[in-house]
Amino acid sequence: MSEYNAMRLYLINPSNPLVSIVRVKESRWNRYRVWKPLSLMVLAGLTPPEWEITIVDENLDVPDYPAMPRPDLVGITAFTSQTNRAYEVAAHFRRLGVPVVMGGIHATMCLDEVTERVDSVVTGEAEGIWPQVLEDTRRGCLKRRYDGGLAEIDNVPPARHDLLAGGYAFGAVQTTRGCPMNCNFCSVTAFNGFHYRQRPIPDVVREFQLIREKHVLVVDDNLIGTRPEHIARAKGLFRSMAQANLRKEWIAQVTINFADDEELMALAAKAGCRGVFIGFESPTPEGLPELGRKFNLLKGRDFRACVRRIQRHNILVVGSFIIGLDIDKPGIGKRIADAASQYGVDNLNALFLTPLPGTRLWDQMKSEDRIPLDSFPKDWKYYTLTFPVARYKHLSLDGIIEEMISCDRVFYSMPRILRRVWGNLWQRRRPLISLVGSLSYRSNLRLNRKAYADFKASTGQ
Ligand code: B12
Ligand code: SF4
Repeated sequence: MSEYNAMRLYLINPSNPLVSIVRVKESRWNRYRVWKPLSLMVLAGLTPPEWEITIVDENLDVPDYPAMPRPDLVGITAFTSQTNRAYEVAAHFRRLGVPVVMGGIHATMCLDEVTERVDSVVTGEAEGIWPQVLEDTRRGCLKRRYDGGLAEIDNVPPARHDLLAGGYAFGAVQTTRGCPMNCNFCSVTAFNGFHYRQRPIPDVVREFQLIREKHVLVVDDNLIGTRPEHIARAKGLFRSMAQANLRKEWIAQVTINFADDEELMALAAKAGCRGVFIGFESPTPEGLPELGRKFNLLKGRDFRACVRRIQRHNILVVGSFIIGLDIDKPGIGKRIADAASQYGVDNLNALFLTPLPGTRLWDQMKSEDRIPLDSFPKDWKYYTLTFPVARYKHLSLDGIIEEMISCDRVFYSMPRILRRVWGNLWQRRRPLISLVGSLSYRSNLRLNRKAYADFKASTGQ
């Protein structure tokens, strides 16, 4: 082989059938539930040109791997919930003698488990280390472990938005990393750090221009940050996006302080912001201290007024809540649905409190022997936040499932959906999107009952 023979690289995003319940080919609507695996597009952007890259997103379709040309290296990404399938894919390629490298959040949090199942593990962020991994592969001296730590992101090449096939409703981009909040159930601070790192605004604008899709998910965990300098940077970003006339519509995760600044919201809307996800987490003030530092941001607020202020800028609000906090007692499902209705959010996303590896919640629940689903790696597939994998203080397994069902049933009851759509119509705010969003959640309710029954049967609980 000459020094610069083309090398073939497969970058794979494994699917979890419990998450990707439906495949895009089976229904056009599923396009709205499948999001681009940005990690792999970023890796592709860091890959030198002598590598021929194929990105496989199993959420779109699982290819016939044996029929594909033999690669020189396989790179697999995985959230915790995707690891079972990641190991199956890794085993397939390792049987063929193809080296497999795995990275991403699960590989970082569960290094020993992953090391046993692949040839090489990359912990942390890839920007500083990926070219080295490729070079070592080319020279036949791939190491068992690389650590990228927290990367510098002020001079990175853009992600390869050209590599994935069409079929997605949303493109994806990242503008910041890290979150100063450090909530006890969330692995973002453990993985990406407290320090809020921001990409240069011109890089972000240029990357937006490379995205084919009209709609974009900004994957930042906290797009606006918390400190005055973060907010100033967000305003600068929105101004530049508006000036570049990107013609994109985007959604993002923000904290509730978004509602504190009229200029920030107006600039976001002008830059194309059409929806925000906000974690309210608990409907009771007593539940908030359990979350960690975010308590200070949420306590004592008039959430209804905050949501209204955001919506006045024609931005939809999706509220996220957790069921299963130690404070939660029977009736919590309906309380959350009522709180979300009272706040006036357009959609509600309720999730089970889930101990994810690497979080403080994991350490706490482990020490209290409250993680019954612990046959790993087999049980990781249930760590989707949509199954109750832990023992909850005041709620039995059946009890917490009923709370979740009641929460969704109340919030997505036909009268409440119609009331929200009517409200949106009255305020000239995207009533159709609100209706479609609500009906799609509602149609999932039946699915969830079956998913819970299967979950209980297959985990013997
Ligand atoms: C966007 C996003 C999604 C998208 C997924 C898009 C996709 N297909 O990837 C959607 C909304 C669908 C989603 C769903 C879920 N998500 Co999510 N999501 C995120 C979010 C906000 C950003 C991810 C991202 O794109 N980051 C940008 C890229 C560039 O960074 P990255 O993925 O970390 O990749 C870097 C490194 O990790 C590394 N790397 C990654 N892979 C690889 C592979 C190799 C070979 C190498 C060398 C390096 C490497 O290099 C990259 C560049 O530095 C993260 C939070 C976060 N900060 O990571 C949560 C996060 C990943 N999600 C999380 C969870 C729990 C989920 C869900 C299970 C639950 C839910 N309901 O939200 C589902 C499960 C989805 C599934 N398929 O199983 C948790 C995961 C925790 C864990 N231990 O797994 C996170 C960390 C949020 C949290 N609060 O804790 N999510
Ligand atoms: S604010 Fe969001 S991203 Fe930040 S630590 Fe809390 S849950 Fe995680």
